[in-house]
Amino acid sequence: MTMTPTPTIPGEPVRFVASDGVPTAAGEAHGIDLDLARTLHRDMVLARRLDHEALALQRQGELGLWLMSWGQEAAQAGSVRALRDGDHVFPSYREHVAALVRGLTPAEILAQWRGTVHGAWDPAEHRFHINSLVLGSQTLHATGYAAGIALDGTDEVVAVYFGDGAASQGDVNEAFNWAAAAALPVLFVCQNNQWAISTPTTRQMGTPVHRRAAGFGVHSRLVDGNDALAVHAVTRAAVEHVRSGAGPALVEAVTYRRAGHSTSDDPGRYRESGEDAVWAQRDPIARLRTLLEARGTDAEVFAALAAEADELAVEVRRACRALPEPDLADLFGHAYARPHAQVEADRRTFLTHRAQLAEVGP
Ligand SMILES: Cc1ncc(C[n+]2csc(CCOP(=O)(O)OP(=O)(O)O)c2C)c(N)n1
Repeated sequence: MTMTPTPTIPGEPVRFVASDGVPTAAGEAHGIDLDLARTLHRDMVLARRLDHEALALQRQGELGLWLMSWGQEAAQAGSVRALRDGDHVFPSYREHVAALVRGLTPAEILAQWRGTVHGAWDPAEHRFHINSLVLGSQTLHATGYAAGIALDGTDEVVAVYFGDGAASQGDVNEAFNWAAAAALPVLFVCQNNQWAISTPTTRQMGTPVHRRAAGFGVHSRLVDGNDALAVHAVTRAAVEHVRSGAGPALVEAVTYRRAGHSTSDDPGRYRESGEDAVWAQRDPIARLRTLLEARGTDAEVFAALAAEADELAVEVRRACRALPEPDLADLFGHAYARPHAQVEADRRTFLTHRAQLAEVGP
């Protein structure tokens, strides 16, 4: 049996550019920033190419797993571009678009999914923390981190990404509560992509996420998550609210996960066949391209971007295959913060066996 989610979100999301690429009255009133539109369009085109290449690499056996972000590019690029470089990002596991915009390399983004490392980048360098696969746990990590920042007295903001399904977790609700109670500098970004694997939003919430967050005292907004310019504007206003010391804010971006949940999932088992066609018409990249073309961006700009995406694709494949194989002995290195006698004994046993096997030969 398949179930199609019907829109359950009361209140109109903020929208600046309609699905057909034409600015809305709200967009015209706010003003359409063409430089920003070009930047976000480029972000999204490159990120989608990374996504498609990574999916292909998984199918070729080069990655163990990949979680596709196809369709969610505006929700991520628009929101992450509204932050300052000095702000912090706590991702879930699907934020490859945000990661790429933040300057992480394809190798850093892919390594965990190739299984060569547990965490491939330095969170301090990019202010982009490691992926969290335990649903919603990152919202508490971010809230705790923000508590530390509040003690330091800086004006940095901690942004944390999570999904509609994760919002059903106790962790997320605890994070809302503590962030609001202590007026912590947290920006919650909920990508409501309509599905939590095979569970549609209609089956797991009586009240939408932004309303629940508001009930905890979190300043909350709803935005069309496939409209990069609206996401950027709404997030920027939310970030200003947080940075001013007024407490946490939440942006619920209504979007759609166009691919499967992961490379281990077959959405054809639970979705209506026509569903993607509906969301294809709301595609975030096509929408901005239509707008840019209508406002006079030359065809050469798009051709140059296509060439840049081709170069990125080559780099993604090269970087993936060049990732160094991990040393199995590393397994013993990440269990405890301080050396542990039993783990050290296990490591020695492993090294002894490995040396013996090497002497025997293949
Ligand atoms: C605590 C916990 N429970 C269950 C899971 C299994 N699980 C992984 S992804 C997922 C659905 C998450 O949906 P959502 O939060 O909407 O994010 P999306 O994957 O759609 O981006 C579930 C149930 C998990 N990883 N962690």
